[in-house]
Amino acid sequence: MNAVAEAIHPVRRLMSGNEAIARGVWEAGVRVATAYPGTPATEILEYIGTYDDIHANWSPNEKVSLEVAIGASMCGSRAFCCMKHVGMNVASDALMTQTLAGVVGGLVIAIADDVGMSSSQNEQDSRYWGRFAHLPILEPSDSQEAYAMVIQAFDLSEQFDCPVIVRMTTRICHVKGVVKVGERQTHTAAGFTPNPAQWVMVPGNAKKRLQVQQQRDVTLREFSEQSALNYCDPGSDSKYGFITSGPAYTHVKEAFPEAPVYKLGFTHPLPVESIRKFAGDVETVIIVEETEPLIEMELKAAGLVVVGKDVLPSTGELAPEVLKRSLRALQGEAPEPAIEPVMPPVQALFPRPPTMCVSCPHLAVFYTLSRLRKKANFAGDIGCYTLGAGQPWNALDTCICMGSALGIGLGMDLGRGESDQGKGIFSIIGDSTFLHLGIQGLLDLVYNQGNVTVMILDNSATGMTGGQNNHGNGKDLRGKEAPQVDFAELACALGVARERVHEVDPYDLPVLYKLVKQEMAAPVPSVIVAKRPCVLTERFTPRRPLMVEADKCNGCANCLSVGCPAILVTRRETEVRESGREVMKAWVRIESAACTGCDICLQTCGPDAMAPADLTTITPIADTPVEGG
Ligand SMILES: Cc1ncc(C[n+]2csc(CCOP(=O)(O)OP(=O)(O)O)c2C)c(N)n1
Repeated sequence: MNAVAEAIHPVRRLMSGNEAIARGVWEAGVRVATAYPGTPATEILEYIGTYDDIHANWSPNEKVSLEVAIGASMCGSRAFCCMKHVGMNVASDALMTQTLAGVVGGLVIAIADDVGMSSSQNEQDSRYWGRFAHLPILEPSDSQEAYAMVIQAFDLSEQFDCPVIVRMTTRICHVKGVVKVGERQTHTAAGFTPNPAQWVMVPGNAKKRLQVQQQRDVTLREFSEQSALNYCDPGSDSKYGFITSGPAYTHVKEAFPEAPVYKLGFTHPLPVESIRKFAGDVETVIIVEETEPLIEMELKAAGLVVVGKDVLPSTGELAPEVLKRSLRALQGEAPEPAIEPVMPPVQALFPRPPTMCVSCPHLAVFYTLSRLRKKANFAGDIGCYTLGAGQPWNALDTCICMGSALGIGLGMDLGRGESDQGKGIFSIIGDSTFLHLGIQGLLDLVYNQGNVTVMILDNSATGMTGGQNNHGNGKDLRGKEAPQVDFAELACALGVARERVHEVDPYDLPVLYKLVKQEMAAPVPSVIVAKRPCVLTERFTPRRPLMVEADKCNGCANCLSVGCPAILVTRRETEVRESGREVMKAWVRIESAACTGCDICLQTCGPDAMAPADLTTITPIADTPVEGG
């Protein structure tokens, strides 16, 4: 634990890393905090929202969130923003120039890397941003450090006149530990002072700031050599000496308790000379870092002989068993086989792919689109609706990054190959994702007259990350009333012809199907807003559950194409038709305790076998939604 944490009044709390960051932000006297949700960072701003004396708000995307924080810092307020790793790809345009301009009020950015990719589209190492943008990186190893480092990060930001990045990982964000907390500092903001040489980054001014930045690199490196955040833990067996940071530090300590460890907390710029001394006292230096070999490359470039990714994995977490297994190679031993989890048969889990919720409005959209599978290509995006790529719908063909559905849809239209001729092209995107970076894609689609039908799945929530409010649902971070975007009007304002813009209740399957077919045939951009609240939010009103009248079910299995997890198969048979064609038949029942009566399945039922359930016979079951993204 570092000196900053020790000095603070010791009230102990059990906190996740995200909660600890929020507490640190509050104690540091921050006045403005912003974010766009993204796992594993989402809860940081949600916790900050519980402190009334901080202006805390959701931004439509990470770039805007950073820009809001920058503006507040320019006025002298301490400001904070946070994001998941891919968020910085979006925000980086602001970051890469702000690093030249500097700060007035301390500006701290927490970036959370999803090491192990539990809920992300890729695995990135955000420590690169420190190298790229010439900024300090702090890496906590537990909740206590997350709390203490974020407070110190504000001081460093003001001391060195630059934003400071706190690099989190999923483990630090979500694991709980005891944190000694303190009181809120008071920070007043003097107000904005016009200073074009610093705030107007035209080439003439920016060139001068480049020199300031270069000088800062030097002072930051000197600071890193002296910082108490970087320290040596001598150990008792000098055969292997580990250099490590972040959660990997605790893994090293668990796997090799006797070994000397150089613990990096201020990980960029590296304290190379201090590390050189450490390296001289051990036989073999091993770098343990998640995920890319950044420390390793820099130390090798400085002439140190070290072991790193030649024996350790460069993806995923470096858990103690991974470390022990990998290091056997150093001793000339064969690697241990990977440990297979052993479960008694009674606990063995049935493989269960992720699926949409019971009554999710997206079910109706993908049921409908799946009817057109052979006649269309489906450019998709990121959200709960990405599950439309899976069974039984198979109606989403791409998922690259947030907002990409529209640009990719246009590209699919412009670049049609032989098999695409005459096909419809759909761009499928959620409300939050559309507001994040989809709007510009629609603008381009209109400007270039793409033959694409855009489906905006407006469930009035940022569903995938836990149902946060957004600019389209009329509520702010704290649940208070806020202005609300009208998606249909917005589409018209961007230039989509008014007669090509429709709003529909996706639960109304015939209307939805007719509209989708109609707009697919239109040779110009069109927009269908499928509007129904997410079933996990308070806006959703459950209706009377359904049941299947067993004597009426004829095994047609139409309802299974909806993909609702409340529909269960009771019997399967393969029927061979006169033509020789084999047809799968399935008799079903509805788990009425889970059903919320959306009636999507009822509308697909051939024999009219679904009816309101007898409420007196239903036993409630617990619902445990899974969040991610
Ligand atoms: C740049 C970036 N920021 C954040 C995320 C995390 N994330 C994934 S999907 C999503 C939003 C999903 O909401 P919406 O588009 O409304 O669809 P829903 O899940 O409600 O169906 C978010 C915030 C991400 N993957 N990439």
